[in-house]
Amino acid sequence: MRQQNLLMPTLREIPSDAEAASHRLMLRAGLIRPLAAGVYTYLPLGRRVLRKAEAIVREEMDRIGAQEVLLPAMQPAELWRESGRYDVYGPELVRLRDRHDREFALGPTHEEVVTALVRDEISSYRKLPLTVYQIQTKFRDERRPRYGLLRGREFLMKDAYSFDTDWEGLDATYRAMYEAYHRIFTRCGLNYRAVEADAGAIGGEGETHEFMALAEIGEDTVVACGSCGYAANLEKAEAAAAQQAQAAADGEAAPPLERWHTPDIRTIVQLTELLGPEASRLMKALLYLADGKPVAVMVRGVDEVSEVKVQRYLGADQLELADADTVQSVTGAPVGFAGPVGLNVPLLVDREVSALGKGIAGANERDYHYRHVRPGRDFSLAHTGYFREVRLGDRCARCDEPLTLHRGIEVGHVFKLDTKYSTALGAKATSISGTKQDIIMGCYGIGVSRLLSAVLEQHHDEQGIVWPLSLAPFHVHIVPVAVTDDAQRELAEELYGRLQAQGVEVLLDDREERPGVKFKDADLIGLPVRIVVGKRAGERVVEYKERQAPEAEQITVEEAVKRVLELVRPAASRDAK
Ligand code: 9G3
Repeated sequence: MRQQNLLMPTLREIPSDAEAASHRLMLRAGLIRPLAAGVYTYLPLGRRVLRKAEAIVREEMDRIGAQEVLLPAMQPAELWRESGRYDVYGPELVRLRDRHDREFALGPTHEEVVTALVRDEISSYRKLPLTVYQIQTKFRDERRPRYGLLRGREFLMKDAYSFDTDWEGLDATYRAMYEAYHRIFTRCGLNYRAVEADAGAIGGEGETHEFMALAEIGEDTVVACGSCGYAANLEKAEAAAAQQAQAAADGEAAPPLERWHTPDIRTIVQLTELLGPEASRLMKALLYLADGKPVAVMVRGVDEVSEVKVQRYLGADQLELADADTVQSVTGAPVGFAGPVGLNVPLLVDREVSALGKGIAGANERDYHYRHVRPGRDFSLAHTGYFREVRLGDRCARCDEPLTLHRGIEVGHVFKLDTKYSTALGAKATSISGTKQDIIMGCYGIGVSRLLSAVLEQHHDEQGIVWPLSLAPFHVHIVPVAVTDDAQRELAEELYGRLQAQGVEVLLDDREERPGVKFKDADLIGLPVRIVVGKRAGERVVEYKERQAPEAEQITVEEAVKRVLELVRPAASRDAK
């Protein structure tokens, strides 16, 4: 490709409204341009990278026997009514009416569509197991699209759906997908973790894992153990008990409940200061509305409530912190004095609190707390569970080593769906014994466009992008210093022709630009190899530099061709096998 007429509008200045490094880089290197909030045009360089990512995904899906299909984006609302999801999703589901005034949704995902397809086309176990996948544009009207392709409203997803006759079949399919995801993210050069996840609204009780690219910009938090490999989304992560069970020891010494005047002590911080070493016995009670009904959750003062764990325990669709008025009306005291004693709402007690033999808690009265509150004696332990978030300092529940926390970008998510959709939409298969059974499903997603952002978050330096070879829009950047110089132009053209003849993807900077501009652009778009043809062109000597190498080397053009082929061909052969 000749750069003179390549549509690659690079930006000298850093776009001020782009907060994520990957977003800034995609704009500056001319990969994408915004059309609307969360809606992007892929320019030629961006399109080439996206196609490479798709190709890696496609190869690995095909390798495990998944069959590629292409499902419609326009989905009849009836399907979403059959699955019961049409009214579950609000403004995020893009809805439209066709010319006959019939209701449609623009597909945010395709469980309903693909299950209806299988319902209509498959009826015998002999045609199962089946896994289909597509790489297709999804529409989700995000309230806050941000960070470029990281959270768009129209984005490219590989979504796969598996159909098995029994759980063993699903386990095998899930494992094959899981391993294919490892191959995909490794080939994309990502530093990622596969983590245990919470199935959220979509999945039932089935197992589910997310693939998280580690990056500070990531919205998720990954909890990981460096020694035994345990890794989980913070929403699901559990740690070793922090609080050695003191119940017994404290039990004997637990004096009776004591009211304690704490004027204007409203926050945990103030209380912690007041308590000094006793602060480890602080029990805070937070009031929530679960599907509109008040419920109190107790965790130690040092811990945070895990709302995902609480919501899952209660099986609630909605969970939100109660506002000040609700706290006042339910507890009889303003925020900051809520406590378990005498509180007549369901009480969820984190197991770290129940491990305390006695502690300090709000007295449900303005300016008062209780001392020597004894779990089980002064409040019910009927709902004791894991309701806190893992935090730095916690130790691994499996091997007791320290846990670490990392920000992560979710680039993949695999679910065991069970029969949630096949039951709702009537997708059954006649079993070997002749009975009709609901088909057991799994679903498997990769954010293909989001993947590009995740790769860039991990692969850039101050000068710009540093593409992994597998995704680079081109392999080699040939930069003649002065295209008006015959020797330089001719040698550059010779090299361009020879490399392309060998299947190498080459970008030739044939612009009449100052060298500095050319070098800055080359660093910015970050191709794996840059070959400068300068004043030693007459000796057939060029300057060879791999993007990450600190220094360039002066070598002959023959040597340069050899080096490029060594770099590109084994990669090509590795991808091909
Ligand atoms: C919707 C809207 C947004 C959504 C969904 C439905 C996320 C929805 C979860 C999934 C689960 C899996 C197949 C590929 C892997 C992920 N956001 N999810 O179902 F109507 Cl507006 O998409 N789907």
